[in-house]
Amino acid sequence: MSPRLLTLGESMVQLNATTPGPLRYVRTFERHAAGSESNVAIGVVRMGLQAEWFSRVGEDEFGRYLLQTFRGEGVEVGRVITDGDAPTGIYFVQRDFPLPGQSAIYYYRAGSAASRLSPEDLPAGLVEEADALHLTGITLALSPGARRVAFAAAQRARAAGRLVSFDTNLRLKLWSAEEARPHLQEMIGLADVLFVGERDHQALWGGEQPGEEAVRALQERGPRWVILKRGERGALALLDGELHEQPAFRVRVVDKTGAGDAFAAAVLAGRLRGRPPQETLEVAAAAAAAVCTVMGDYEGIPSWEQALGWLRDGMVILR
Ligand code: KDG
Repeated sequence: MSPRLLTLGESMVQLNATTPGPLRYVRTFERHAAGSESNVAIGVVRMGLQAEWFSRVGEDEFGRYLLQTFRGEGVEVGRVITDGDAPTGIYFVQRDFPLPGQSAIYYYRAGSAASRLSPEDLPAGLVEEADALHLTGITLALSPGARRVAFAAAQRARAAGRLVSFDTNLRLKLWSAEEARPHLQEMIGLADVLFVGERDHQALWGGEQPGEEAVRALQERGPRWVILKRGERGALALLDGELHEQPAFRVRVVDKTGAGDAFAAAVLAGRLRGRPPQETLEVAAAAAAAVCTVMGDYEGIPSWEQALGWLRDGMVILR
């Protein structure tokens, strides 16, 4: 049986503008299923793992759409709670404005079903039945209850000897860096695998271009694997004390949302399948690049074999 990953967090319906410019002039939107943790779940399934996503959704059409989409992608959703008193969250993506290539996200998620998560929601055995747990800082920002669920899950995973993975995913529209810092730092102390975006690092701990010193400092907080995601400059990874630099691949960018999740999915799939670190990081960079070429968060994620094929055929590396 292939290894199994549990992810936990809020997913939403994404309404992605089909034309550039301020949202008030946009008439048509593409609908996508989105959410950092469910993106990772879909990604690892494509890369040969089993995955379960746990959350709450509203008892509404958007909640049904999310469940049906994730189920269709092979992610287990059987233990997701349907909440009759709160809606499924949604968000809009404004594209290419004010700068080409730049997107802005507008959430309509306050009071959503997922924000009402609480530790009593966690089913017995949910965490323990998985080989690994993946969480993000978004869940810590949603509400005190959601934050308690995330910490309870991480503590249960550690107690059961499971791998804990954490992506800081700082969302400044949900909370400030000052509010976030102590909670993210506490979670970093519980994680075995840590993903930090360069901009998160700058907002949380300063430094223009965090590098080797930054990843070593993060490793001292506990995680044996620390991956600093630097966008077009690739990734810097400290894996069991060994430093790796992974360049990014050059692609025509349509929509960057979800690229970091594809990267995380590949790293977790590689780690849980026991693939060599170098191959894992290359596949992760290829997956992140592929997600940028299409609208939506996860649609472009390749299978492991597909990504290896692209690498053999020579994707162009940004230096
Ligand atoms: O990583 C992509 C996510 O940011 C996007 O799907 C929206 O989950 C989301 C969030 O909470 O920002």
